[in-house]
Amino acid sequence: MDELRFPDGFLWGLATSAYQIEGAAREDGRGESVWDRYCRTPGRVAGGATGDVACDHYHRVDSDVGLLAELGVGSYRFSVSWTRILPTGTGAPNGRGLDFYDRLVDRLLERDIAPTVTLNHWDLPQALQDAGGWTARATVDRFDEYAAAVFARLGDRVPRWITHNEPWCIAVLGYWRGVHAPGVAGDLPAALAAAHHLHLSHGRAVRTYREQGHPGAIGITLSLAPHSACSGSDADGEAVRLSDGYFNRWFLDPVLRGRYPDDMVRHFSGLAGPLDFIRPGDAAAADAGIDFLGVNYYQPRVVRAAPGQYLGWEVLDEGSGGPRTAMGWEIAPGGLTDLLVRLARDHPGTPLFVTENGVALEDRLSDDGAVHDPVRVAFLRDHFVAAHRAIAAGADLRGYFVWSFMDNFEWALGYRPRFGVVYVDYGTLRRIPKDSARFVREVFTRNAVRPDGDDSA
Ligand code: IFM
Repeated sequence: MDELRFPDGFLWGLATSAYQIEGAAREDGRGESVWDRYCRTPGRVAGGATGDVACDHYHRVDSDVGLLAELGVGSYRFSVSWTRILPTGTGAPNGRGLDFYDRLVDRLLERDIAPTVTLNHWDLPQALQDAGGWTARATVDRFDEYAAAVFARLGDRVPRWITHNEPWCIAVLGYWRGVHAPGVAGDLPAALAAAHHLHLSHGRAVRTYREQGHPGAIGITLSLAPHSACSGSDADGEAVRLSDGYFNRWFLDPVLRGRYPDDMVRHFSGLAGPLDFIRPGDAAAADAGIDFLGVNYYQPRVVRAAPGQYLGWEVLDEGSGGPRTAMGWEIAPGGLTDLLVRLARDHPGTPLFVTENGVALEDRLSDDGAVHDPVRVAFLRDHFVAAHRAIAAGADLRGYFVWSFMDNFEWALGYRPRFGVVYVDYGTLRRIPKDSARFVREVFTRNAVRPDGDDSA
């Protein structure tokens, strides 16, 4: 079959985040983040792993940027470590922290790689968590101070900014389920309050960015998933509406429509009582108008009604029965087409970027010194084709970032799941491009993919 070409100017990239790759956890004035603390709490992270060294990117910026250039990326998505800039969450910014990102941005630009910078990829200063973290309204002000300092230093050279990465994960996994930092096994109101303050702080930071007068674009990245019912029953259809409201619309609507979805306000109030952390004018404040929406897609959610359960529905472990990644996530490229087309329909006029998509595998270094990852090559090819289908169906998709540039610290699961197109030998920290790295270089440089696989490495 003929190759599928992407629109001219389509932005191809690779993505990482600070805590997952940087290491150098106690250098140049960096302060403690919630993930530093969480990793030190016994039993929280597989194998007692931490991000203290991670991939040692902090000391390898030049060679890592060289590798990105070899892979033909148009943009590199990375995050700024909040506690390198504001070690205790407030006060004067730490110049040495800003210097690090200043240099990274310059190195990227020297190689014609456009930086895409995320401000909050989960590493809240522990000092702010001690004052309530995202459940405290004052954290909105602290985030705005942090954002202002980073914009002021890098705003002249960074063309694309992302305020928060995956607020659902921060709020729900961090403040309710307790399986991510800060590890609060709280309740639904705590998660909803955290989500609300994330939304408010997003709106504030977008306004601050524009007030500073920078030329670039700013948006937010959400973890989103297409939903379907496990049966045609009315009850399961209702479960889809509610689960979609909880996972997708509760995060989309405030930043894109300036309001929370009425049906979910009713549902959550029925479960949790009045949502009195939402003050008059707040919802509109969260919607400062974004220049683009970042979409992180990994798998779809198949749900059924579960009247006995707190939320009233449940997500099926077996999904729709498709193949699985090493983390047990379903491989379903068609879900990406469905999701992008739905976003284009529900939020017309909002440019979209896939800011993360990728696959965890148990990759191994072979005797020939290479890492052969045909499953990742097929996964990425199928998802690129799915994105192309969405564009053909009218979605205004402007770019695609693969998660991840290199293997890294996969949060509570430690270092075992490997998401990178570049293998990291954690003994030596040597980087070894996998077969998938050669595959993405081909796609990135040709701006096209062959659905039949002729472009595999
Ligand atoms: O590694 C994470 C990333 O930090 C956020 N999105 C999902 C990825 C895979 O779990």
